[in-house]
Amino acid sequence: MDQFISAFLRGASENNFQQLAKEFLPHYSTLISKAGGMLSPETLTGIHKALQEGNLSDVMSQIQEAISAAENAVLEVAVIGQSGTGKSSFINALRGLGHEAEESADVGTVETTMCKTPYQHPKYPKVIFWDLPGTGTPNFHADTYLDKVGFANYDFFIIISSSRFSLNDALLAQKIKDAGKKFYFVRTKVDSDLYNEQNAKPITFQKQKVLQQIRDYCVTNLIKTGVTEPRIFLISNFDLGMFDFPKLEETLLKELPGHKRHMFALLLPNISDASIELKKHFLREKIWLEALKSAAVSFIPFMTFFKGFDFPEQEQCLKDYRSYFGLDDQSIEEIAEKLGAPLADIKGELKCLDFWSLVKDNSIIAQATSAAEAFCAVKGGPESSAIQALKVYYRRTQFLNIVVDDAKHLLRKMETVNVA
Ligand SMILES: Nc1nc2c(ncn2[C@@H]2O[C@H](COP(=O)(O)OP(=O)(O)OP(=O)(O)O)[C@@H](O)[C@H]2O)c(=O)[nH]1
Ligand SMILES: [Mg+2]
Repeated sequence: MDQFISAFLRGASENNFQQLAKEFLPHYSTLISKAGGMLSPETLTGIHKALQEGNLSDVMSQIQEAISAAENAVLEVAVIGQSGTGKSSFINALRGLGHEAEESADVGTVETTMCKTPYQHPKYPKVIFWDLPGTGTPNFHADTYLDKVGFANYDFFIIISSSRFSLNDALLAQKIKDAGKKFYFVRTKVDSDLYNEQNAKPITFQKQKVLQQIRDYCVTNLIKTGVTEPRIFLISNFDLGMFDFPKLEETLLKELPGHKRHMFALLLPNISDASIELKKHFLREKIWLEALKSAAVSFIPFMTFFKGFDFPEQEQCLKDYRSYFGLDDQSIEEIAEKLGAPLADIKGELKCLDFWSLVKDNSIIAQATSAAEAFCAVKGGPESSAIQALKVYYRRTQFLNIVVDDAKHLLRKMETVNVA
């Protein structure tokens, strides 16, 4: 049972709000990932103040607003760079699509990106990646480019190069900065640099040394063209788990406003245990906020809040979690194919597929009831809604943990194939 929710139920029964307010922020910071959580500093201050004042309606409405803002957040990402540098491949990778998937951005060895094209994320339609025309064309003018592509709409810019960054890239970065937006330099195709270097110098080849050389070369080059302290992320679009992609993910998350972080975290690929844990942090935070909101509501007189969390809602919840972690039916089929294993065998190894055996676990209801009774007995009244709130909390947490375990299990299996 989450310590703060228990303390909340007890504190609210005894009107001990000062103590709750004191514990709120330290507890919140233990829940979120190092990339931050979904509450903005203003919301955190607002909830803290409402707790201090014992104003539970305000606690409830601020949490509700923050959850809605996160669920409805729109994210538009601009991907810019010269032709052939890997813009479309990068977009496809972030959309979780292979190059040959039907809706994938065109990937080719001729100049295929001629005008700005939006690509919606297949699972998160409010997330749009913009494939922007090559900066290497003779028509490019840094002064007018941003206006032409409508810069104000983008949350951040990814400037891509597969060799050194050009003067145009640097000029553009300066303009993006002047417009008060964030940009990140991404150097693609480091896999082929390493491959070429290893072939050319098989005896003296050192992977880390080559990566450092690429980094130094890009940094020096950008500094020469006037960019101060450029941040460069080396990646391979063919293997996002390698090189600097995890660092890029974390940096982007950290620098997004709180309400946009949640959705972006959910769409990131499951490339490592760390990325699965990162996603888990965001979902755990949401489960916790919803439980806290419901717990607050159970102390507000005449407030009926409960929308119901019966089997259909529970089934949907499990389905959503499976989808966030790439364990939806279609993804499992694709994984089985990649592993060259019978689908039934792979399914047999996963616990998250058997909804009914998970919900048969009645210990959750017993835990919720006894936790709520222990803390709510003082005043009477709110027990039944507090029990409901805790039931939801326990059930969601159970689903999340099972799905995360399964996602890690499949990742392990995929790693053995990739190594082989
Ligand atoms: N080895 C390697 N090849 C890559 C990588 N990213 C892209 N490619 C290849 O580079 C070529 C060009 O990639 P695209 O994604 O089409 O590049 P683009 O920037 O969209 O090109 P335009 O649409 O012409 O502007 C394709 O053959 C890709 O398969 C990478 O990280 N590593
Ligand atoms: Mg393209």
